[in-house]
Amino acid sequence: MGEVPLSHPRYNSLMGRKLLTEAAADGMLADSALIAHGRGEAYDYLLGEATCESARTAITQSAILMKQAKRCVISVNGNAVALAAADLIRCAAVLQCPIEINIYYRTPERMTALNSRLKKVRIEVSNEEAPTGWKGNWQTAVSDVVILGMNPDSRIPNLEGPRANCCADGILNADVIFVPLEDGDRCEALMEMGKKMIVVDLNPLSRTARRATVTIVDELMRMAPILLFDLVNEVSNETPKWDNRANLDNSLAVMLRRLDE
Ligand code: PTJ
Repeated sequence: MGEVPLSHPRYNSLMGRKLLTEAAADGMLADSALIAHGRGEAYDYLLGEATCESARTAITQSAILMKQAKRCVISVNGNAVALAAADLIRCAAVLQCPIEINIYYRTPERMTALNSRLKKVRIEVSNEEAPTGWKGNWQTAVSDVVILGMNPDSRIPNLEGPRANCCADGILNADVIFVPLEDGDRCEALMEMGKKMIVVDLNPLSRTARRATVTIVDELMRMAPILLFDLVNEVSNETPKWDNRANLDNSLAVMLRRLDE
């Protein structure tokens, strides 16, 4: 795919495809990653390729929970690294929480490729200006972000296969987990452990979306900078009441309205 002009009406969507095809060539993705993305694109088309009001509220709720967490972790898979590595590292730097690579289709080659990519992006982000409003030494904050996952020392109970492998310093002992594009079984197993699960899923009907504590029905690349903004600027000390099902219904209603147009 050639250069995508900024003026293109579907710039973001085309950029997403470009990033994913490049990541696939670099050995970072699962074979089914592009299928999963295509499913997301279909839902995003119905959303009008914009962050809807219910997603915006869910992002703020997520930022509050992540800031209040005793131990937050950002869990990433292949698609998340391909699409939003830099913003997720920025979020981790603001929170001073680890990022854990936790993939469904685990192979040593993919783990190595994802780990190297995150380390490269961490260096790039550490050399940038700090996000507006953030105070402190940005270079140190970013360099301090720990990337976990290469050497799992624990397992998620009641979950079979390599996807249950995780780290005690990350997912196993976290109280709040932010996880884009999560698998339904793992989301359920982690919920059963009493963790607060914040998921990003364009499909408001998926098992993950229905089970999570907070579901952000939005495109990952689009929502990540908004989450970063809220992590830097949101100062609420209280946790507002949250009805995830009602919020999901509102996102679904936006999609259904588009079908009626
Ligand atoms: O890297 P791995 O091995 O962990 O594998 C990752 C994939 C994504 C292949 C794996 O988790 C998978 O098969 O996912 P699913 O079950 O197809 O679920 C993907 C969900 O994410 C679907 O409900 C999509 O609608 C949604 N989705 C896809 N792309 C995006 C998205 N949601 C938000 N932003 C996206 N860019």
